[in-house]
Amino acid sequence: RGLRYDYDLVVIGGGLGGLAAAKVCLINGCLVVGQSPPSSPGLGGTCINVGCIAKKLMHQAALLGQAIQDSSNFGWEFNKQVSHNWTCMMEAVQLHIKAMNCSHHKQHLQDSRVTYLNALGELVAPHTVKVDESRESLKSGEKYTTPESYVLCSPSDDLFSLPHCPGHTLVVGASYMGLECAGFLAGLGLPVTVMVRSILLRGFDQKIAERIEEHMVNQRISFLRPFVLTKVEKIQEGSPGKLRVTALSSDGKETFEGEFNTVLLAIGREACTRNIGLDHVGVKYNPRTGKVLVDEEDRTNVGHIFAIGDVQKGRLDLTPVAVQAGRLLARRLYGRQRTKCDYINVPTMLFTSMEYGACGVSEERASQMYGEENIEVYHSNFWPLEWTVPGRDKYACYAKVICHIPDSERVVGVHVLGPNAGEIVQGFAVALRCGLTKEQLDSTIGIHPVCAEVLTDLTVTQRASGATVVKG
Ligand code: NA7
Repeated sequence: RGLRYDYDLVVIGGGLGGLAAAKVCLINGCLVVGQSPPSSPGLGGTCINVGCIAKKLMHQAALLGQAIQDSSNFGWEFNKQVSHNWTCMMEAVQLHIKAMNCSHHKQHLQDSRVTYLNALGELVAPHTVKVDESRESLKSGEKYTTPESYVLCSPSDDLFSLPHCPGHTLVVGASYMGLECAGFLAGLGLPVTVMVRSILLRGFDQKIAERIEEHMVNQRISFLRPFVLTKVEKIQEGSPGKLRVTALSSDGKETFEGEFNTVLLAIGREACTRNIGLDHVGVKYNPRTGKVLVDEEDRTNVGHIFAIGDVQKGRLDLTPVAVQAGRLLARRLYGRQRTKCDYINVPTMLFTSMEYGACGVSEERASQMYGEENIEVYHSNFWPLEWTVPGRDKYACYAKVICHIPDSERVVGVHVLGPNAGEIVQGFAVALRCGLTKEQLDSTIGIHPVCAEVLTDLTVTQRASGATVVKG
């Protein structure tokens, strides 16, 4: 304050969080240093380019395959052999992604007073950012971790622009990115194996994770668990070619050898913060993961430097969270508002072949926070009406609501496994933020006959029966 700078705010990173902050700051004139190499239009970060958008579209391709199978039960007749063309799908997805980049570029930057530089930004002094437009491959934001011994493997980021069908695929990593990729590849008819180092979906409700695994196994996805990759060798050139994979069980007693066309790494991302000069200005970050330490106002230990989005340590790596955090940060800095980003009750969903939507806490977390005796878990299987005619997966869809008994059975977690789970949970997230109780949920009239209706009619508790009934 009181000093003159070229810009009021400099945003390093052109992900959706950075763009959101920049957009709110328009009147102050700020600079966004984009994260992508000048040769590629990478604005929009992981979400648009190699995350949410791409994977939802590929998941949709798999759902359409399923719909084609179901359609004969509804009277559709077709003579033509049905097959899937990977390249056609990939090109359509990439076309959409490029169009989105363009519109973001136009909307947020070109048509505004934000100066956009597609370059590497580096903090060189407390209030000085050096901009280097020649260093092509360096990024801010996050990137996929690729250990050196895995050079023949492809990071899951690459799958969305892979020019040829990946064929028989080994997915390494069992968090949401790995399981989502495995799900849509299997849905497109490809043989898929998932290599799991420890558990599935760390941090998510583990009973739900088990159900997701069960559904994937029924979809003929194989699981190698617990195994870690030890060697990958090329045994045949070509696109996709062939790889021989060796893996070792975690206890060191079993060896696995198998051949795959593609080995896809979905083993997590590291924050690309090592090259942006944090050390020059004394910002504290975790040297192993690159994640930056922040307080509840997203401020680092250096008063005028903030971090939002996936580079924050210990926060949710979710696009809408980054967008909200960026928007609110800019309003706090320039709009005289005080609202902080609320990291509680954030709804999210997984585009696994059986979609999963959740808001609030997992059962494990609820037990930890309130004590097992103080929580009640209401649950039920349900059978979507549209799945009854083709006789699809009677016991796969599931809903559960976790309540805190001493607090008037306030709902602290909603979990849905089923079609359009994210669409269902979005509305319940509003109710959770407003302090929804089980009584209020029960007095809500359901919409008949839709899947979400099940949440208004949950009577069986896990404590009382353990078993679930199937509604639908
Ligand atoms: P996550 O959520 O960090 O998960 C990483 C997964 O990979 C997890 O299952 C790990 O198992 C596993 N992992 C990590 N290292 C290895 C090695 N060396 N070998 C085998 N398995 C391993 O990342 P995602 O890939 O799901 O991506 C999430 C991002 O996508 C998110 O940040 C958004 O930006 C979009 P563990 O449980 O640790 O045993």
